Amino acid sequence: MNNASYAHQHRKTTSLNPAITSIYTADPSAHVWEDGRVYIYASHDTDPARGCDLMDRYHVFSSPDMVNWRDEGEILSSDDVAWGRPEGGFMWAPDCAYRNGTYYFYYPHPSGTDWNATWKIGVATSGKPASGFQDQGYIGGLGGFAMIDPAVFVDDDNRAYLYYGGGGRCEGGELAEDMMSVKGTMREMEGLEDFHEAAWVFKRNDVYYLTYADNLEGNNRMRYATSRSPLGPWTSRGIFLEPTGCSTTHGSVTEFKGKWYLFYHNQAVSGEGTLRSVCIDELDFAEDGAILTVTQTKEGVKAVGGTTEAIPPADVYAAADGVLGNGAALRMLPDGTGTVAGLEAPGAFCRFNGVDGGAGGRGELRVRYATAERLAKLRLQVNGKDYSLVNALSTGGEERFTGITGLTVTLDPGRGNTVSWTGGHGGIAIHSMEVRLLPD
Ligand code: FUB
Repeated sequence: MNNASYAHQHRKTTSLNPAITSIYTADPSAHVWEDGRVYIYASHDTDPARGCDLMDRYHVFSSPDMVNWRDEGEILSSDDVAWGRPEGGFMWAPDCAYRNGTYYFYYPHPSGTDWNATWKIGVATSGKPASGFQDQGYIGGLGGFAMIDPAVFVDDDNRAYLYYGGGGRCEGGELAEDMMSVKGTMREMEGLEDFHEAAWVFKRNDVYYLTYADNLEGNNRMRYATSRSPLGPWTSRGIFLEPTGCSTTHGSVTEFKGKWYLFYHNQAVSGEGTLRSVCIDELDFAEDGAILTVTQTKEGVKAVGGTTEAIPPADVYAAADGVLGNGAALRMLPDGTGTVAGLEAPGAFCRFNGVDGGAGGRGELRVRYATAERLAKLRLQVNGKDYSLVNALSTGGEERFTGITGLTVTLDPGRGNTVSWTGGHGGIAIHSMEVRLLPD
């Protein structure tokens, strides 16, 4: 183990699209909080998927510049939801709001086995934007058939509004001071043309915008409507995101450092509509406030805000530090560097024992890898917990160790952590693993 981090050598110059590829993420709700970072609260398409049934374990991602994204780790799973459906899963499109020192995480989740008839809007809270969330129960009196996709907008006067809905019906209402109940009743949002789901509200130049997914068969688009009031009535203004190639569409619009962005998802990594990936592109307005059609790019967006923050030091574990089994073997490169090969064999693994978790808490685990395949995968397990499959996109050659992938996980205090990377999902070789502890 040594301290020479390789993350420094791998700064991206644009976000690329998809912008997050290590795991499958969808339904991004983006916010800029008081620390100046932009945060994405996304749903998580766990791989392998079974429809959208197994979606679970929300991750948050944050960035100082729109290009370099940090996985902040898992913030809530269906196991944490005492009132949720017994079978778990179905943790669908969430949002987060900040008011008076507390972050409120809103998520749709069924309370019963009959999932589509029992949707509720759960609320978890924390004093921090990306960790420490505790479930507080659900918003009473809301939910029912297809009522999903909560979005919360906090206006300039600090009043907060909740929007949600699916199956063609969108409702809105003002949240009470506790942010967990509605003042009066929710009401149907009037004037939305072809509403399907995925409501999102933002404000620009005193105009309220409500964006949403429409019903185009198998290829939903994003539309929007505007109003002079946060609860409408709304005037439909048309389509601003054409089909992405994915059967669902879902996005959010946010201003960051003077520019506007659309966060959305597509299926470019997996080719499957239930294994989606978050993308970011610039969003522009016409003189009259109309949203111009967003151009979907492969490059994504450029870094904004000038300086990129320093990357804290990491511990690096070399291939030779790993315990290898079931066909995995050390292979030396011509320069004498050891790498782990043989990971294409089912069950082949590279295990790092004695991984230092410092005082315990969140640790960013990233492997440096090479693969000639378009998409290989590694299963990550930490201290016996299964984090499922982590994607590794092609580096253009089986000895080209320029890929970095991984997740942020929970580590125990001290040097007793065990991290296993298991293959069997394509030809891939590991050069080393980097562990960076994140502040609580
Ligand atoms: O991700 C599950 C569901 O698919 C969301 O709640 C919808 O908006 C659609 O994206």
